[in-house]
Amino acid sequence: SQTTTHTAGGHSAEARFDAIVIGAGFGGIYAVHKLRNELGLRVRCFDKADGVGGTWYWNRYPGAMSDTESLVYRYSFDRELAQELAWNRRYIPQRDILGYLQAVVDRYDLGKDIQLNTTVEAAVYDEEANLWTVTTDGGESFTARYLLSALGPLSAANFPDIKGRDTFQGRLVHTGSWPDDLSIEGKRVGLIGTGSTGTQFVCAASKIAEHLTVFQRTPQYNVPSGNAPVSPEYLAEYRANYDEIWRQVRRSRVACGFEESDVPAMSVSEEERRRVFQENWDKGNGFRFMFGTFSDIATDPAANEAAAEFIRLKIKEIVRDPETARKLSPTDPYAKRPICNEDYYESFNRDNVTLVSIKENPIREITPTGVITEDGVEHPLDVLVFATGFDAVDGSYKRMDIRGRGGLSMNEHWSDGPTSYLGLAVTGFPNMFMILGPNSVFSNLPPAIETQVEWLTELIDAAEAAGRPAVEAVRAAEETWTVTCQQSADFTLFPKVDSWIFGANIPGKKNRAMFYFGGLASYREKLDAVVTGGYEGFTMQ
Ligand code: N01
Repeated sequence: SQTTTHTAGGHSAEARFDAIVIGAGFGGIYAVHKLRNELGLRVRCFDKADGVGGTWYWNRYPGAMSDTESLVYRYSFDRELAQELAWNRRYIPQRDILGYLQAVVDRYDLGKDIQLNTTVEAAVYDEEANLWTVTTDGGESFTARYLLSALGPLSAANFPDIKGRDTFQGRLVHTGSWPDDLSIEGKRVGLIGTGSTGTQFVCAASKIAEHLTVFQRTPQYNVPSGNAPVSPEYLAEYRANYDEIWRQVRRSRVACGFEESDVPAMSVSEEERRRVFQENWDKGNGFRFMFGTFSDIATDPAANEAAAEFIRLKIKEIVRDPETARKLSPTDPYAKRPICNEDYYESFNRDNVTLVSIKENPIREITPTGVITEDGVEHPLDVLVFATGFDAVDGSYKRMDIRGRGGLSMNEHWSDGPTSYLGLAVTGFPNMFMILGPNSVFSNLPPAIETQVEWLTELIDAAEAAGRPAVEAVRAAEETWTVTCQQSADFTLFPKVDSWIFGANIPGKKNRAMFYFGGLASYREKLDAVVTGGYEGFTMQ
């Protein structure tokens, strides 16, 4: 197809592409590679950052790393690249993930089609022409037949407006946009939020800050990560068994690279249960503790309570001050995305770490010099860190003006909560495809992303061959998938606790399932069945 770049009287440049990709993280990078290098399409990718990496570009807070093991926290598509890669610890830190993604971009020469420092503000579908027009903050506009959004399910920061927040005179930061010039070494640091991010931060910050005050609202269950150096033999084994490792990942539920258990917790003796929990505690890995110990920790209340009780006993054992141990002990079900860290509970034995339970003793206000809690105590701070998470899944979509058929806005379509067909497409938005859109699969994300991008590449290839129709999800298919996802969530204990997975962390946000909980293997089967059924649930007109 033709490029029609023109600048009209020094105004906006307009360029026509076959496909536009928004976001240059794991999803967008792979989409550019597949669409351009495999299908031969003309592609332009936009990202607001001044580098590629998405989540891993922004989240540079001390301690940031993937808590899914290095061996499966990467792409699987390039077997040769895997032969060259080496890493030295079980878990890959943020800067190495960023380096890895940059290396993939360089290896496939993708950079020339990625336009950085560019925020997409709007995307509008033209029914007559079957084209999308994307406009950017720089006033440019671009058109394409296909629009792929790879916005990241955890990229729109949740930055709660706690009283006095904007009066703070020290550095106040959200972990999701950590500034490069901020060092916390020797500083008095306050932390709000103790999810995956906050707990990683605690482990790192406790070792470098002069003092760390942790403002915890709801404690979560932490297990050890078992992070440790990996041996050359480990890497050799990974390379030798590469295909088998990835086959296993695709056939599993959470896609984390370990065998998932098929033994119900209550089918064995209490002694055996304890032995299995201890064995997995020693091995480390949060997903393994939830899904590798027994088959029903996430679904059966008794099994769940057994795992929860095991962790609570560990907290008591590890944390020296009983009052701190009590505050750190969760009482709700163990049913959020599991967390693991090298030495989270041990951090609270350090003299320079204080825990404040803001459930019992709320923050009264943030002042220019620190935080005052309801008990009247002032916590003086140089740096205040918000590890308060994200307006997840649809949060980044809400910040854009996306309009489909008849000018319908995505925000309107999602006014009752975000929905989609297969996490990939939305009725009324033809030829717009999402990577990790609402109701994608709940699993380790790189293999989920590969699954979706590969599937979408085939779909787009089929559409190109079929004369470039408008490919659109059927309303009934979207509705059925929404129900399927809700049912898959209701089968687990996850809806019993408030978390971002259901939008419960954002005041006023509709609480509903935003993932498919049936696992990656089952998700892949569904995608296969849709293709076998002649792209069942889509119209191509
Ligand atoms: O965010 P969260 P996150 N006042 O929403 C608290 C992925 N991730 O950034 O539980 C006080 O889980 C909130 O308290 P509560 C991973 O999928 C992956 O930690 O609502 N506190 C909670 O403690 C993860 O699940 C990696 O009571 C407030 C915390 O802030 C997802 O990102 C690493 C508050 C938010 O926890 C999100 O994790 C890091 C308020 N107003 C993250 N508002 C990997 O390793 C919120 N909180 C791959």
